[in-house]
Amino acid sequence: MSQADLFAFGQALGEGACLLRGFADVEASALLACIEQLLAQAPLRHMETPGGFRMSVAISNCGSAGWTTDAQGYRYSSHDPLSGQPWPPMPALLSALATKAAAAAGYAGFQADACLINRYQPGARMSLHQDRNERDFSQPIVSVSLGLPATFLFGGLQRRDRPRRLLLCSGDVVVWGGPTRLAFHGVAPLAVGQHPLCGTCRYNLTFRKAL
Ligand code: MD3
Ligand code: FE
Repeated sequence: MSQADLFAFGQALGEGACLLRGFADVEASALLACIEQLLAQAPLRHMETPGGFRMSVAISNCGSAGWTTDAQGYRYSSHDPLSGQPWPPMPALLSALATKAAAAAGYAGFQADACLINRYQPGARMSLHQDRNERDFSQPIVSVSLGLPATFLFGGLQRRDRPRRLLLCSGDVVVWGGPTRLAFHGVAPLAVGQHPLCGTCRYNLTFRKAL
């Protein structure tokens, strides 16, 4: 990416964030095959929030730490609460992609230990929140979008800051670091559509260093 592009994206997303349009396009079908294999071991499920709501997004995890939520709260756990088994290991294809994207955005040496798999079907959404269950906020987050496009809501450091809207398409990778690491963000309800690779849904992979 050129300096001018980096500046434009920096302007659009905030200092420390970097939008890499189409960064995962080449690997998209291999990533999807990887996801399907992981979901055969740790199936998608709708978890419950601490407030007692069922998440409209269905989730699973791979890696040594998996993000979970239930009536007790949000946390990372080494085991899948559904099966009692450890989350499946993170495939090299996934961890390498996260490291490569982080490096392209200026964060050399990023090693994710957690990969959250989010699946959106039409109508599924994620309300504005911060990602703050990780230990070290100086570590960036890498997100990979596959399948149907989604309107991403990118807010500020205060919940009341009016979010900007950004369309995330299949193959887009975003690296969130620096001051944007704790920005409020969410996803608008997914629109109905048909995608050649993923059919009627959107997958998002969120790579974090949780521990
Ligand atoms: C901005 N997922 O799983 S990914 C999440 O598309 C989550 O499924 C969304 O928010 C999704 O927590 C958004 C993009 C993303 C992820 C983490 C961020 C944006 C972020 C952390 C800080 C700021
Ligand atoms: Fe988030």
